Amino acid sequence: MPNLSQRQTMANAIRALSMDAVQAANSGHPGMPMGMADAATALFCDHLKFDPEHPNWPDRDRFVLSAGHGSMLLYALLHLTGYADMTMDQLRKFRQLGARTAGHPEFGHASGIETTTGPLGQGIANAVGMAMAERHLAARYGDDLVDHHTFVIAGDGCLMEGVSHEAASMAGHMRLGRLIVLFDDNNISIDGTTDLAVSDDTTSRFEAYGWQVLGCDGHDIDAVSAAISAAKADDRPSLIRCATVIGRGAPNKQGTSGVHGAPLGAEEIALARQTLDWPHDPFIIPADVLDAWRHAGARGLADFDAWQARHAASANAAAFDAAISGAITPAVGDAVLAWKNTLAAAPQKMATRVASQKAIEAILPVCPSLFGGSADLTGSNNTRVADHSVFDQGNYAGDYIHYGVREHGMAAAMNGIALHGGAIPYGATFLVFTDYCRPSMRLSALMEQRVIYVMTHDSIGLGEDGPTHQPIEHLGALRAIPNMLVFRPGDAVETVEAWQAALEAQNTPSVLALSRQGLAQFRQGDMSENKTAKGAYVAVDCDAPRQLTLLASGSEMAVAIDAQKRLAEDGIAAAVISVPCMDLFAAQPAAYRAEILGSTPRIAIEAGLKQSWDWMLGDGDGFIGMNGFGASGPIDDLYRHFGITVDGVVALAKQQLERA
Ligand SMILES: Cc1ncc(C[n+]2csc(CCOP(=O)(O)OP(=O)(O)O)c2C)c(N)n1
Repeated sequence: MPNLSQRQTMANAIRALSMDAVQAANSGHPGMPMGMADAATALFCDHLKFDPEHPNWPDRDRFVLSAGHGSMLLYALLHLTGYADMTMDQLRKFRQLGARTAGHPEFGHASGIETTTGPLGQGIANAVGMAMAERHLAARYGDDLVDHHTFVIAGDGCLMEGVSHEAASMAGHMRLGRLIVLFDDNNISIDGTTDLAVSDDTTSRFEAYGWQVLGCDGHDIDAVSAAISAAKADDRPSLIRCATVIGRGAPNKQGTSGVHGAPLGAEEIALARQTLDWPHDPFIIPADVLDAWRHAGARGLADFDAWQARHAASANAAAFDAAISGAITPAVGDAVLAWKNTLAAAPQKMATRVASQKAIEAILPVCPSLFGGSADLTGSNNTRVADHSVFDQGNYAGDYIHYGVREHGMAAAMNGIALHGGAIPYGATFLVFTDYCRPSMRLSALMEQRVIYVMTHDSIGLGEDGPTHQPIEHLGALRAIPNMLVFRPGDAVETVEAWQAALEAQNTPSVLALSRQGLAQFRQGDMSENKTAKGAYVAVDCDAPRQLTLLASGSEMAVAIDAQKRLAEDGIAAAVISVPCMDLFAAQPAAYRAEILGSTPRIAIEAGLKQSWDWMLGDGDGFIGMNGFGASGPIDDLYRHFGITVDGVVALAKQQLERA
């Protein structure tokens, strides 16, 4: 490649670092960074608004590497543009334990990594959420404070994933013109050429969603830059098809799937050095090339200074800063307590999904960052309240989102909203459809993002819709996700307490599993403490020394409380322990757990699987719940049919006490 322009040489620095780091690690993906080096150079040198000195500047452009396997592209860019924590030493330690340079980009490992990517399709869907948050905050706080773009690099794999269809459809509908996707259009994935598996007309596909679709030679830096300018000038989201050659610069392997995910090997790397006119040793960047990159990295400082001046002059600055901080003010606690005191004064029987709506009504006026929605089940999920207005292309200030029937896209977008900052996302569907959200829920937990999943119709208690709609294994499966709080409140008081605990868990997502059917209020009296935040507590104690411990959650609290009464009539003293959040209970000091659980025989009652209760149950203890799929029928028939009854608990209790 004779007569390289300075920018081609800059792009070749990315290529060299990528192929050398993958070779040093003896694992990784050189093809994508080498193929997209030119397009990324155009983006970072000419367009991306960023400042490595202020990586968390709220009005920076967001850059999402959706094709996360190409992580070396991002790491090289962060190093070259001058992010202090992305040292050359970190690049040398690519993929090593403890390094910032994990195999796939991990949010929180280094500045400039805006989201965790690797599961294909998630990044582009996160970016839709980021672009939603950007429009929302701009409408609320002014475009002098919020006025940025979200850029994505996505590959064939991302666009094949179902979630990309949901996300792109949403972005077109919402007309998120600040969203610009650079598509690494190389026709190669792992198994070979993409025509093995897809024959989509990608241009027509995105145009049908309402996007602008542009095309360019992905190795022509000026052409890519011009396409990005055209994308910025349009008010639709844009997809730029960058025609690229995977592994560009590796003379024998480029253009083949062989370069996707394996080191090039010493011989091919030597040939690539010749092809790229890159005579430097591994991990050596000549001073003039580094200077040019650092110059690109310093471009944003003037923008940052100008933004600071606008921030200083803005009447909305304090409210904006409060939103960006994500802090929950004491006013939320006051509102929760006021509502609990109302409930104490006049106990109410209601479905916990309705109680959740009441909780939102109480909290929203003092927590304006709440950004709610539902995947086309608003009336069933009870997620919308009178104070809400709908977020759409005509009203970006709206704080309620109709996500449509796109559960996965909703969950992934919520991650993007949370990552963007300034809004606290909650979104809803039926609990059984957490299956459709789960890949993104797992990433909420891994990224420590406060996303609140409002999941109603939480058991066979939903009745006639039948086994397809009745969650069975879901509570256990969600509890199995590390750093995920699963709340299953048993009455209106616990429901608002769960909301408060979820909001206060700034680094943890939460699931609120809520009933369709009405539940009696068992919490009464002094409301000063958030008992739900302890995870489990004595809800109804016994008058005599405890002989039996009944543990329950959600709707089965009623079964436990009635069983306690029946047992008391027979002279058996049982305590009822409410377990609204097993995860929080497990995190309590051992002494508290021991005090609550006691040492008498135990029976756990939950209309789900036993598995997640096992750590609280010993050999002689019992479980009343489900061990297979549900059925279609009226609720009372179902509870009887599956033996989740007061009679069942009483009979099991007597058996246990006889054995003990
Ligand atoms: C959800 C998901 N499924 C499968 C994989 C494994 N995987 C990683 S990269 C890849 C192929 C991606 O192809 P493409 O986006 O064209 O990337 P390129 O080959 O151009 O680097 C696959 C299947 C993954 N990371 N995520």
